[in-house]
Amino acid sequence: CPIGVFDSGVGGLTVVRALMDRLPFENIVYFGDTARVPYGVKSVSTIEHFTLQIVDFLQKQQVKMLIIACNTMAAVAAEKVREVSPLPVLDVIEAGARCAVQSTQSGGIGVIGTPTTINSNAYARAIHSLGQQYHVYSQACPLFVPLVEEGWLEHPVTRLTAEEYLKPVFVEQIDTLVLGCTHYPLLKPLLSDVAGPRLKLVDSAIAIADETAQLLQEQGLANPQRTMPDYRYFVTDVPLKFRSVGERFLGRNLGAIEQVSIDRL
Ligand code: DGN
Repeated sequence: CPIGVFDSGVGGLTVVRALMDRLPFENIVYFGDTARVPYGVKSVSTIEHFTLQIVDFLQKQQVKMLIIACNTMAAVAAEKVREVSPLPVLDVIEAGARCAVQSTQSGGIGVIGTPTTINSNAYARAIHSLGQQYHVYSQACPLFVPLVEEGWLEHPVTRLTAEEYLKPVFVEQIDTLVLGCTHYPLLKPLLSDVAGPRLKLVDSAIAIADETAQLLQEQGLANPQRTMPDYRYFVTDVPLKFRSVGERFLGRNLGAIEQVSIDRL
C-alpha cells in the first residue's frame, strides 16, 4: 500500500521529495488541491471540509498512512483528520515542533509561515506541549509563497524580503528557526545566509520524512519489496502549472498527473 500525502497545492512536493530520498522503496500517492488553493485565506470550517474530502479520496486509494504536508491544513484540521481516520496520521507541524525542541539550546525558537499558520498559534501550542520552558517567536511571511512559485530563490527581491522578515530583533531572540511552510525549504540557502550561521534551520519536510521512516518501522508497515516504487499525483485543476512549478519543488520529473474534479470528491 502507498503512503498518502496531501497539500493545498504544489508545496507538499517538498515533503514528497524528502520521502523519496529517505524511503526510496515506498509507493506514494500525492493529492494537491490546486483548484482551491490557497487555503490560507479560507475559514476553518471550509478548510476542514476540504481536508476531509481529500482524506476520504486517499483512503479510497488504499493508503496505509496519511501525511498532512500542508502547514495550513495541519494548523486547523489535523485533529479532525485524526478523529475520522483509523490510519496513522503524521503532520508537518508536530514533526517540525519535535525537531525544533531537539535542536534548541537557548530555548528560543522562531517560526515562520503563512499568516493562517502563524495566526493559528499551532506551532506554539505543539512546542509548548513538549515543554513549557520554550519561548516561541513567530513571523508571518506572506510574500515568500509567490516568490518561491515564481522561482526567485536567489533573486535580490527575495533577499530584501527575507531581510525585512528576519529582522535582527527577531533573529537575536532565537537559535532555531522552523520553516513552517511547505515552500520555504527551497529558500534554505538564502535564509541561512540572511539569518547567519548561528541559526539552525528546521526543515519540516526532512523532519516528517524521518518520523515516517520510524513509524513504518515500528508498526511493521514498511514496504518489504525493494523494487522501483510507484508514484501517483492527483490534482483538482488542469495539471499544467502544477507540472512546471512542481518539478522544481520535487527536483525531478513528475511523470503522469491525474486530474480529479472537485465534484467527484
Ligand atoms: N502549503 C501551504 C503551507 O504549507 O502553509 C502554503 C501554500 C498555501 O496554501 N498558501
